[in-house]
Amino acid sequence: MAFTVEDAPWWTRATVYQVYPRSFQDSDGDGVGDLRGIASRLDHLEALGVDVVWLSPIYRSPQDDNGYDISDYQDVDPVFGTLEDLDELIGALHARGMKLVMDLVVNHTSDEHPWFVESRSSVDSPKRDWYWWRPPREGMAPGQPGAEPTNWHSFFSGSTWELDEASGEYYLHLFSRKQPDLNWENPEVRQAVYAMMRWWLDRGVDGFRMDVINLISKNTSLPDGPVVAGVWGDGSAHYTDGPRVHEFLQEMHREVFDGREGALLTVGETPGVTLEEARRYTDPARREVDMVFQFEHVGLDHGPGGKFDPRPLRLTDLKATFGRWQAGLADAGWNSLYWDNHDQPRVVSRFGDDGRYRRESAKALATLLHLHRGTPYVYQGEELGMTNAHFTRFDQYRDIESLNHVAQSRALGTATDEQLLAGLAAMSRDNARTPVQWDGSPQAGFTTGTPWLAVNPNHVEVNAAAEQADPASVLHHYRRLIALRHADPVVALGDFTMLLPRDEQVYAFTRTLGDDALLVVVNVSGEDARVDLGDGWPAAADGGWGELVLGTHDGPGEPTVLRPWEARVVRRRG
Ligand code: TEU
Repeated sequence: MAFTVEDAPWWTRATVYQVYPRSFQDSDGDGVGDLRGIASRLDHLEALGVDVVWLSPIYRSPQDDNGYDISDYQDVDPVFGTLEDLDELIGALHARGMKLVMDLVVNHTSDEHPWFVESRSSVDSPKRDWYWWRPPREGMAPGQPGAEPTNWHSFFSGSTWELDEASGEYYLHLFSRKQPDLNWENPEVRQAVYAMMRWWLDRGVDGFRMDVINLISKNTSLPDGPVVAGVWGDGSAHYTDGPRVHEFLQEMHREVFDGREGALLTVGETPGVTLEEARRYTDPARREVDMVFQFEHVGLDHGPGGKFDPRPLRLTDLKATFGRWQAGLADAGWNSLYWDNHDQPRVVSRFGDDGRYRRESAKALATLLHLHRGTPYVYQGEELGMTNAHFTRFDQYRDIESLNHVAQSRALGTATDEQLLAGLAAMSRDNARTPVQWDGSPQAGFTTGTPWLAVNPNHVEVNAAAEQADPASVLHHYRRLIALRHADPVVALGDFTMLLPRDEQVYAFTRTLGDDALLVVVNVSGEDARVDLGDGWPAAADGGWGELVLGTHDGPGEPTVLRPWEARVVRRRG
């Protein structure tokens, strides 16, 4: 059943803001952002109008994957501050009417987590079965090439199996070797996770963003996958949306969320999820999670060589994807809407124009996304139209995925250094991780020290202080989009209809609720666009589309001609 204005959950009108703590605001000059830094920037978030802050991991961690490798789920890493700092941040957000959602990373722990240290200590350890330990392949010796229990390729290059010399057995890690996968088949593991989650909710957090939650249930017979990279195979069919994943999430809901779900937000990160599975995860009647992050639209520019071999986006592909997800979750389930996060390049560089039309294209793409049906997520700096890093040397990168990709490609001889640098410049996760540009001062107001990842030199023009002072800025446009969703039920709940599905220049759709209708038209190009919507939205007697609710450009412009990267939201009643 679709939500109605009367019964829709609060998060249908909410906008979530993602903070990547390492790069948000440093308070102590060590070059790494921290909790006190976040607390000092709440005016910015409140003025933006966001309802929820999602905090990427701040738990104790060796920082092999910037905190997605956790060694203590119930403490804060000293680099980010203390538990008291976190309590203060939660209190300060609540005092301003904002919620805090924590990142929940429970597909894997750090190899330095006491659970794994214990598990590794002996084949007879009571925690041996908390992780995926397997002997070498039948008839092969530990460490022999090809002796890994499966041929699976890790998300971060190489095998998903690491040999433990002491026991002669391998453990599974879908991500880095310092991120061993937990064995969710073991009920003790699940209960330990649920207890930890309850502890956080009791402490005042308002929900969880669940890291790779659709990878927690593996096919326990661990079959090989088709070969994709050198000797490595794609094992994803054997761990994506696995056999028991819905059972586990329903159990989690019962054990952790029952009775308090009304105030919470739960969102699953689900790489490779299909629409059919997404409906299962998010149908409220099934009591799993509120919404998931799907990955189809951020895969449309991946080329034949994968993510680091990008090709231009075709607008008609984007329409087909978003249109299908809008329709597929119209009567059950719910979409989350995002362009950017800490794993994706910056949208203005990726699908927009970060040169001449940076400001216009950032606003146009934001309008396109935020007017869809679903809960929008804004990643730090996106509201400023921050661009990719435009690094030109390998030594500027820090991200483990990028660095491992370079090492593997060189070893296999699959790309030249020039190709590798081009791939990283377009797609590396570090593009999103450069420090937030607060002002035009030497380190952009992020730190008084040396930032862990270089500040983008364009902070001299692109920064929050300058945009705050300019009503035509990207920042002010994001504020208007968020306010519109709060004010206007048709934005949150209206039916979605795609127009012009075969047009490669203009993205257009309608939203309708009762006798209220919005038209959204976006010129996704640097040339003028003459738009004929035909029967989809016939022009009125004055030749125009209706009353302008929100636009990206000054002045009315011609009635049905959009200027480069212009977006308009117009209303018609009755
Ligand atoms: O990401 C999982 C994921 O599937 C990808 O986005 C991944 O980061 C990579 O870009 C694939 O090319 C989540 C986190 O968001 C990411 O930061 C972590 O590195 C990863 O899980 C492991 O915890």
